[in-house]
Amino acid sequence: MIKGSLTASFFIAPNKWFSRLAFSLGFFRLKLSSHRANFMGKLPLIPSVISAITLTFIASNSVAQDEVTATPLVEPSAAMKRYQTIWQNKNPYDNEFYSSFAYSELKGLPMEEGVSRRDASQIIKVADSYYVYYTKVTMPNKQPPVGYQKADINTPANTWDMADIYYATSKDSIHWQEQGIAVPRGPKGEFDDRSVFTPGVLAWQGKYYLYYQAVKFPYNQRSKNVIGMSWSNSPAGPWHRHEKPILTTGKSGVWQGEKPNRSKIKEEGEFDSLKVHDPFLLVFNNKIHLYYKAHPMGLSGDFKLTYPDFSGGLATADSPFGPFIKHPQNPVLNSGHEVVLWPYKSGIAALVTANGPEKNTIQWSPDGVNFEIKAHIVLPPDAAGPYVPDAYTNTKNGQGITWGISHVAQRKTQLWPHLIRFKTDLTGTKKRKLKRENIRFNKQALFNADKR
Ligand code: AAL
Repeated sequence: MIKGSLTASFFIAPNKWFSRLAFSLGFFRLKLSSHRANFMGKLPLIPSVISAITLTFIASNSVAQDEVTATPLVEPSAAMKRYQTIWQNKNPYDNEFYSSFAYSELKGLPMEEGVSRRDASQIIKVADSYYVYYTKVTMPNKQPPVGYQKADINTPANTWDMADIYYATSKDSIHWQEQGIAVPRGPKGEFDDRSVFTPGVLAWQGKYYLYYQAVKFPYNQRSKNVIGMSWSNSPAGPWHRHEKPILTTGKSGVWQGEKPNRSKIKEEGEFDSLKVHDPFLLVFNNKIHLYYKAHPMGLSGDFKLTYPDFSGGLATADSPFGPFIKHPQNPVLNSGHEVVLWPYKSGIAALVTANGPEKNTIQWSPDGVNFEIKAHIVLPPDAAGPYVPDAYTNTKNGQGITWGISHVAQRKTQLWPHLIRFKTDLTGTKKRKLKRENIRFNKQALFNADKR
């Protein structure tokens, strides 16, 4: 029993000197008493035992109090909680969703004066060739576009107005050759007579489907953008135009005033009441998934909208011809600009760039619907068209992406949008090569950052 209480005090506070002292004192008294007991009988042992127990009790008690004040139970800070739960004590270079991006010229398709090439589709590989589809506008007299107000039947408003869809091929993914037009603007008076642009591609049961944004003349800020489709037996065409849009805008709000200003509304519509655009196709959970970028009527205005200015919608179908049914939980992304996704492991990953509270992140969802932020990124590709080898395989073991084609948009100092190549490593690798952090910009980039 003596031994037990002494050990207990030691156990409670093994490193406390006071406890050790109490232990030694108690033990010493005990030793002394037992020694005397040899000569004077067993009786004096009892007070010694009691004093040893008392001393140890006091010691352990004061040690316990000491402990409470020395190391009180403190909750970790919010930052530490996130670090432990969301980020799982990982540095970005250990995070499978983190990558940096490296850029290079697209050999064979350099910047060309008076021409806009932009908004590449995802890339597909058929036999031994890669195919990419993109927006192309040849500006009349090599003049830059004039804006919505001055645009007319012959003059483009912007670098995606009066566009057709072109395509290019490559054997090595580095050298590209423009092959010509894939899908032209539609016949006069049709929904796609003014411009067809920003394509997405689907390879499905031996046929190919191009989905793209389409607008009708006159094209202004209030023009509803819809998604059209053309299909072919070969990735090189010829393409057959589906006569009706495959996806249209959601329930309308009510405009305020006559001027075609997209920000002025009296009544709000659905999240995609103004535009459905940037179609991106995947096959997942046995369904064709068409993700798209959405704008509501009234964006960037004074009306307090329920939905974000830029969001991501999802519509699914069993056939490439539709019907594409919009997901009841739309929008599925609350931020972003051009729409970029890929199957990753058992779910879907998304590259969310440019706009909204969650811009510049990589997100992931187990079901293609409920996305969560998994990494923050710097310098992501604009309008990326990644090569997604398993985009249409209905996989539950998505392998990720390593390269693609993006664009350099127009600005005052650089008028002609053109396509470039990017490298990344979003395959879940542990290799550090494309996981650079602490990325800084040079002076020219800093000084020009907000000059459109
Ligand atoms: C792009 C895309 C769509 C927009 C415009 C051209 O980067 O989001 O295609 O309509 O900008």
